[in-house]
Amino acid sequence: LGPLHTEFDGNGNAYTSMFASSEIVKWRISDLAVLDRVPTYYSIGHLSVPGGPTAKPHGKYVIAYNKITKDRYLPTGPELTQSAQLYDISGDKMKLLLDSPTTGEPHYAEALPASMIIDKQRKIYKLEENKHAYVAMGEGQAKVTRSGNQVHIYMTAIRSHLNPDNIEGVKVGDDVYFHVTNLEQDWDVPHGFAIKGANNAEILIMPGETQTIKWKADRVGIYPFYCTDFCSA
Ligand SMILES: [Cu+2]
Repeated sequence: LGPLHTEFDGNGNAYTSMFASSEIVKWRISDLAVLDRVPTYYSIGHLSVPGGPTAKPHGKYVIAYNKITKDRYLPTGPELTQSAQLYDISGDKMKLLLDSPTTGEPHYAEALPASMIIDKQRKIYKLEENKHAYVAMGEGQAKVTRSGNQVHIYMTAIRSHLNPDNIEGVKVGDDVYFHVTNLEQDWDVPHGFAIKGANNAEILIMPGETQTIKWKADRVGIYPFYCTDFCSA
């Protein structure tokens, strides 16, 4: 568990994470000379230079993703808070810019300049262009239909409720399809949906979209469902 992972800056240098000594080592590819080393707080696993695995790395920053950060933050929750560090690598020596708590080391994460995607983002889907077979264009179209053991729920989500929000008559063994339409037409108002006992964790529905999640009642009972993008529904 010495050198773990290596990223590149596009200027002939490589950055290797060192788990055991908890540091990033910068070295020159041409003659393997070690140029700099900085501690990480700790212990580093993966690291990322934005664009580092591509032919044209952006080469301004390196991010240290750590695991086993056991004593830096209050021990809240079942999982301890980890830490990540952001270093400026534009000069000869790496400079620490930010040291902040986060979730555990992702097994690789890539970063890229916002300018590469900002023009391609989709903030909302127009509701009137929604062609989903089970869309509910408004709360008045929310309904529950049954054919045989298939139950289709045309559900709507708008801050802060799901409609219908009380469904009775589902039988053990039914295949229940929740088709959830997010009626919002403003950006940054996604809704989510989860129901106890579903095999899929949840669905995320962007404004104007319809998403479907299948659920099967395997025993008699009362099953809560809720919006997972906490809007209070
Ligand atoms: Cu919601």
